[in-house]
Amino acid sequence: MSILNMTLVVNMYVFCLLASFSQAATVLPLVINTWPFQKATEKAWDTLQSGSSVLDAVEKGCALCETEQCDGSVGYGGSPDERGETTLDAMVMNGDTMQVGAVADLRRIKNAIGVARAVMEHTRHTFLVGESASIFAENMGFLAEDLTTHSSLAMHTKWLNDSCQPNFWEGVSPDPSKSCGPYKPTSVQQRWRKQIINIHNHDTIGMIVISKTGHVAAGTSTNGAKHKIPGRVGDSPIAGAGAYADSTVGGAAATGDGDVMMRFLPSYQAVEYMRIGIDPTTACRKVINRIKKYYPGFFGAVICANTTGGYGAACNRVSGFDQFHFMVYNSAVNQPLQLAVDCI
Ligand code: SD4
Repeated sequence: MSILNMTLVVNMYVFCLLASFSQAATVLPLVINTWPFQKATEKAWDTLQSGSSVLDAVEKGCALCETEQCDGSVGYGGSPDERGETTLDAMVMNGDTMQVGAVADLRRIKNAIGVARAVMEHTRHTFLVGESASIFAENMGFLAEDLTTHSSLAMHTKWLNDSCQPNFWEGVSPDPSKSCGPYKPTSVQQRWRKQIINIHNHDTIGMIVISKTGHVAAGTSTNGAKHKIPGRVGDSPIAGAGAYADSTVGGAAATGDGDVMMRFLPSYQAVEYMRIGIDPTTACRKVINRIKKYYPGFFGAVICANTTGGYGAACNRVSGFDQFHFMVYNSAVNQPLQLAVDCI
């Protein structure tokens, strides 16, 4: 077969998959992750193929994004907070044992998901935060480095020069829509002007890996929201919010406006929908619709996968965000696929 014919065959196959991914694909193992972070998908797949566990695959896949600053922003050098510092949130979950390791507001350590894994494997805790999480990481042998880069510094300087716009403050004075802080609380309740976390401010890799035997692992890694108030933790490191894994059902992971999304535990909810037999695409859509009822303009998407190899995704349609792109790799095709869903 000529190279051209082969390419056509692969393309037709990919097209068929694109057309039908919302139905159960029934192919395992499976790697699925948010956004078109293809190298992370490949890394997770290769890790699995080399005989390593689904947890290793999730960790290595997400760690690759931390090193490569996927989208220019997962990992170090992105989303500086109000003080200009980059801090990281990450988690990993083992769907066989329901163990979770998570870190948030992690400073100076690039490999946040590695530290999350260390919390899971070397402590009886689930979640460590802030400076203490960084000290834990250093004690576990992780390298302490400055997470600031020229680009994060420039982003922060520009934000300061733009009178600290946008920011996450409400009901304070001076008026946060015009001025930088420090702020004091006021009784004047101005509602927030516009969505801050949007298509231009998204940073999270969320990944689900399911082995041939149905072992599910899920994980996330992010530098959160640009110009966040120091100490802010997003949805990504919270089990059930950023991701969830249960080997008796499947897994889910979320991306988007974590301040809103964490209020609905969308990953947990999606897994619970799948537990009662709802297919992954519908489970994802139902989760988006639940949030939408309260926050019609929220920016967010969810990926879902079950242990029969079915998978799907859904996103909330807002201005500039009509389609959500995500990656899938399974043994039906010998390459990572970038798929897209229309937002609802
Ligand atoms: C957060 N959910 O910290 C993350 C950001 C994100 O796509 O996923 N953006 O809120």
